[in-house]
Amino acid sequence: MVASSRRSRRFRAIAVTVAVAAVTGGGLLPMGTAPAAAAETFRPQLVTVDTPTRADKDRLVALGLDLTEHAGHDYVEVVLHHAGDALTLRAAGLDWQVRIPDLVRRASDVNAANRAYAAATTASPLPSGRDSYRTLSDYNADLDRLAAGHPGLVRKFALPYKSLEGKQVYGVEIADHVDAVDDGRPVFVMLGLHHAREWPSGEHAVEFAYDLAENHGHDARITDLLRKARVIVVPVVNVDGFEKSVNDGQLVDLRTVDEGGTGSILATPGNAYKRKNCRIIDGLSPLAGECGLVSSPGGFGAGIDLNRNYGGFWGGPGAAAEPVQATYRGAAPFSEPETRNIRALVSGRQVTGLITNHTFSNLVLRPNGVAPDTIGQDGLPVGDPPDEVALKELGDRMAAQNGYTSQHSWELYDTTGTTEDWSYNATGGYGYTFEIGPDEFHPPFPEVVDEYLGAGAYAGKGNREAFLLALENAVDPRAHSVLTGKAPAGATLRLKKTFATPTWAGVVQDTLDTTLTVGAAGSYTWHVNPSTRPVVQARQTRVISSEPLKRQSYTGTTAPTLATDQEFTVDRAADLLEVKLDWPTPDDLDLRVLRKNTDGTLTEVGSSAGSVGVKERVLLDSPAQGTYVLRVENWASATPSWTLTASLYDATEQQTGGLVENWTLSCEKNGTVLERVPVVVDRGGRVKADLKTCAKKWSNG
Ligand code: 0X9
Ligand code: ZN
Repeated sequence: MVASSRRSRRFRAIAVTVAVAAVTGGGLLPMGTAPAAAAETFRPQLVTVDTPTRADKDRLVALGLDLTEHAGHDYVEVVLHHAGDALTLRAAGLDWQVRIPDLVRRASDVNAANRAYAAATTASPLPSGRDSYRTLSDYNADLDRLAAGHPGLVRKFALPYKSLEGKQVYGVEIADHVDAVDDGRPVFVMLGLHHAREWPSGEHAVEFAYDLAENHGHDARITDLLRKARVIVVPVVNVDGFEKSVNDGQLVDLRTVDEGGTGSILATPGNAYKRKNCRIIDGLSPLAGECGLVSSPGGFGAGIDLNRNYGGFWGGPGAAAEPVQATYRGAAPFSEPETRNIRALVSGRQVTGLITNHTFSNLVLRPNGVAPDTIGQDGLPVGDPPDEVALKELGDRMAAQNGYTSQHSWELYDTTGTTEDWSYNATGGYGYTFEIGPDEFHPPFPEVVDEYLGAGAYAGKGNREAFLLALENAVDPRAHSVLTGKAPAGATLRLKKTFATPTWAGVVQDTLDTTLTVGAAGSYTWHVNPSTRPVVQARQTRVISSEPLKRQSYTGTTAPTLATDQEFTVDRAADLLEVKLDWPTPDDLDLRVLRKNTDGTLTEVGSSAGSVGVKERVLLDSPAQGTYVLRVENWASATPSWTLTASLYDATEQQTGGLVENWTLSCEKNGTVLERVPVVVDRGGRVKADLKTCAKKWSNG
């Protein structure tokens, strides 16, 4: 499957043209002028790096540059923060085209456009009417305003951990009778701004809060949802990083730059393109003012990537182990206050749905962050989530509201330690990443409006409608689990589970601990997540038989720039054809597998073109019977001898995992446990648990 989409260098020129045409056709905004070549005047750029093969992509990922989520199967967009980044790319032998040649100029143009929009607009069509990006203090003031304007419906709260710079992180909870926090309704969580520069991600989160609060009591759909659900919005997860990005970014003004500007703005757009948090040295808090200064160039180097710091698969592929790298995962899972905040939130409530917003690329991503055939820490393939069918169905429906693409997270590049790879695998609550907007981290503000409300063919839909669909799914009992029963009025019911979340390096201990206060009627209904975590549920993995059905080996030599063909016949039904190419020297040979058509023409069905010294392997699922041509291509300057092996195998589907886990349900009076029972409940299931012992002891004591 992967093999057939690979391309060799021979096709590289074609691939490049396609990528550029696609991007330009997608309505790219006008670019600034080309940057000066000298290193000292290098201005940060957004470039498209050609990665026609998986090996190219892996090589790029290993460089630790600032990759964006904007990527296709033969390119990845990358921010070059300084001249050294360009040298790194060149040294790795990678080709690229410049998309936005001068991000400083672009920032200045965007700011000018934003000033014009704000001047011409009294109130935007957004729920809040805002016509420009919020700063951190705007966000906090808006959360205050929402709570003050809607008593009983909106509650503002502080998350438990202060940021490294000592800032409080705030959220709002929105629901009918919002203050009766432990009433058993399902919780939906909406997050923004894990990554500092991704300003629209916070805007959409807070606009959704406005939307719900303002339309409650007016719009029947929203009124009904807020009766059934509790919605929690944390628009700015990375408060320290965002404050720097938005302050510097809004300051970039080309009039200043052209006149010599300030040092920080001239070197880079200051922290406008900062991604990570303010952890400069592992384990230490930054000194006052240090983060903003040390983050340059480009606000890029310093910090920990909060979307690699969560426990789920932490330390695995697609996360950097070294500080300074764009995706630095931190010294340990949940080492950062910002990820601990979200961990505490998701562990302390029954969160049946979660959306974490990012920019950009018009994507709706679902777990997991690594491909299903990736071998995990337990030596077994990670597999697809057990809820893949349902996750895809909702992902597709949400993506259709804005013309976004719905796909697995891993389809662009590997990631581990991300928000929903942890939250989904630890709790079973559905989790998605939205990558908002087509081409920029923080585009002109009118684009934020259009992406939220939908524009053109999507007018009246947009992310607003996608978010509402996610919220509807979060309240749908078929998508989570329900506990009901009798219990003494006023009792505290506690649902708890302690387990080891697998990271890539070992495990991290997680505890989910949620409560419900029984109402006056002496019965309860509790919307909860299933008791068994996705990560331990049964999953199908494919086990290849140890003995091949048929095997043929070939040896030979191929002179530089030439190719050698061998024929292999698939003469029986088989589950897998494996073709391996091996050679003893550190040369660069590529392998291509072609199928002979009845008219003698050849169709490529698979190829493997790794970098120098990497051995090649092509796998074909259920190969059609017939004749195949195995082609060895030599890209090295020497003439190495090689061995080629083609093998046909049977495979058996095997179930791995398959544990059943339980919640522990306890009934408490003033902190004393009166009864404790294990509860097993599946997704879509409804379990009755009458707490009779608790009731008896309650009236006796
Ligand atoms: O790399 C990321 O953290 C996200 N892209 S971004 O450009 N906004 O930085 C995508 C993460 C998606 N992966 C998973 N959620 N598994
Ligand atoms: Zn992001």
